[in-house]
Amino acid sequence: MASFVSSAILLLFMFSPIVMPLPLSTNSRWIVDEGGRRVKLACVNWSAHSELMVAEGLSKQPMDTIAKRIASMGFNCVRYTWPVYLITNDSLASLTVRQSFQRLGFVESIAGIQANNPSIIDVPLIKAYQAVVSSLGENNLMVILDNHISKPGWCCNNLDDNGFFGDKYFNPDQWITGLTRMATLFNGVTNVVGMSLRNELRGPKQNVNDWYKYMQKGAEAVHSANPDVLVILSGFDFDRDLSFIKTQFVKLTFSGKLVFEAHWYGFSDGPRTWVTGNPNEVCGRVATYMLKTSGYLVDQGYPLFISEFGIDQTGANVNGNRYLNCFFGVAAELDLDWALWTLTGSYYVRAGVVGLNEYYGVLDYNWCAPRNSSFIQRISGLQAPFRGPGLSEAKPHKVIFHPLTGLCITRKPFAHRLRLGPCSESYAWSYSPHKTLLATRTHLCLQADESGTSAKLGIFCTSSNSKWEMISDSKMHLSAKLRDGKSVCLDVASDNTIITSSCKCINKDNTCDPSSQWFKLVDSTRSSTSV
Ligand SMILES: *[C@@H]1O[C@H](CO)[C@@H](O)[C@H](O)[C@H]1NC(C)=O
Ligand SMILES: *[C@@H]1O[C@H](CO)[C@@H](O)[C@H](O)[C@H]1NC(C)=O
Ligand SMILES: CC(=O)N[C@H]1CO[C@H](CO)[C@@H](O)[C@@H]1O
Repeated sequence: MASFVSSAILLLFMFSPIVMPLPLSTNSRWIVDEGGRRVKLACVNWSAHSELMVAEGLSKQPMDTIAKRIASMGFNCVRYTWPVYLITNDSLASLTVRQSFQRLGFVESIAGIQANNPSIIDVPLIKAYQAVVSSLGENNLMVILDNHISKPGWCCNNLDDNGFFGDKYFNPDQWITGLTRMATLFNGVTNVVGMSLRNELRGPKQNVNDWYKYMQKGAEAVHSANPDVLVILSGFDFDRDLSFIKTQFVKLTFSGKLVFEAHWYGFSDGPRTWVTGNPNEVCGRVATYMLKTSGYLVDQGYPLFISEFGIDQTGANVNGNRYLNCFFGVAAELDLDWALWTLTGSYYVRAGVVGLNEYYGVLDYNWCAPRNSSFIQRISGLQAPFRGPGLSEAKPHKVIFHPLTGLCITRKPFAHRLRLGPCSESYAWSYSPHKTLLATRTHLCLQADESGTSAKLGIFCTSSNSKWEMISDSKMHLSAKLRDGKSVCLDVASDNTIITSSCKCINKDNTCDPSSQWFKLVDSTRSSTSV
């Protein structure tokens, strides 16, 4: 009986929603809740900015089912896109969902929405948009309203006339009106925690003066209509460049609400950069670029939200796969907030293609199940915060994070071998000035034995085989020297045990993939079950 009661309590604890004390604000580089405790945004993008202006997927599944799937995949938030016209263009805004589909001739989708989400089929578009926000709220998911574009349609290219203030479809006054109306509409809706003012600025008109002029104006407009939301600002060149903030601060009349956002995809590093280059060299180079253009902001005391990143989840795109290993390293090391592109399993229509299958989507074509469950496993390694205000009592330590799997080095209680496991069960390490990796609260350190054999915890911590250098341009290989002077790198065997093996493609070679040997020492204060 007692054990029944306690397991019932445990179950209740596990499945009762964790209600965050909202609204959110910022404390230096961290986003925090009302109690000052860090909230890490682990979001997924859900788009509603196509010509139809309806959240994708509602013809496939009920919105509540979709919201529950988002939560069950471990995300705590949605970056939910909207076009300015949704709320400023009377002839479009007055359409119902049915009319919006009829206007463009998507009759099958109407039947699907009628079947799966009958309550929204005959309501105005904005009501349907609000219904999705409520449904996400009922499932304890935070929402960031993202102004993705002005004129509804697939986004983005340099010449789509939606790229920068003053472009044909990007009238700054209309944009401010749109932001004000959205901020007002969602004032008091507690799960709406932020507004991303404009997605991916781009095109020939980009300039710093207009950026400050309009972004500051937009931020003030949002804040005065809804002081509870975080105000999120994006940079130039498809949100790849915020380097200009270094020399000129954003001046606002309010504080504690400003967040920056940046995007990083493998294809934005160049369509074939990762396949034609050596992964260590490319990672070293693009990570440096990212730190210079946006990553530096966290050191300056601003939260940075990587609001788009992602890969083709079939694993077929080598360029994307290699990039993602590098991305995971940086995202873990800086413990960034993020939003994955994308939730969408398939679109009603994207750039003219009806029912387009979205290989970057976490849901499958029919929005029924994860497209790739191993990807969901992997991304879970970035969902929980490693550190930040108010999180736990554990002393600062390092975890050894493995980007390829999203796992950390740990050891099962009483087991002999080190292995990869969930970061919540990570060993706590310290990395000494002598480059030893000590398992904290023990006198044991990580040691290389022979190449191809398990790495061990040992007690003789001064020899070269327990001195771990971070080598290569990526700085992600942990390398030690054996007694015979040969260098080996930390690696992972197919059963997830930690071994050493000869260091892979440290430079030049572009045919080989070193990612099984990539590790990041990540600062953590998360209490762990294994120490
Ligand atoms: C409203 O949208 C329609 C359809 O896209 C467009 O033709 C019209 O120019 C828009 N009006 C304004 C004021 O933006
Ligand atoms: C899931 O992703 C992995 C890693 O990229 C890949 O090997 C696998 O084939 C993918 N599975 C599916 C079902 O696409
Ligand atoms: C993978 C993908 O299609 N990403 C797109 C997501 O949306 C942005 C606009 O915000 C596009 O530029 C990306 O190409």
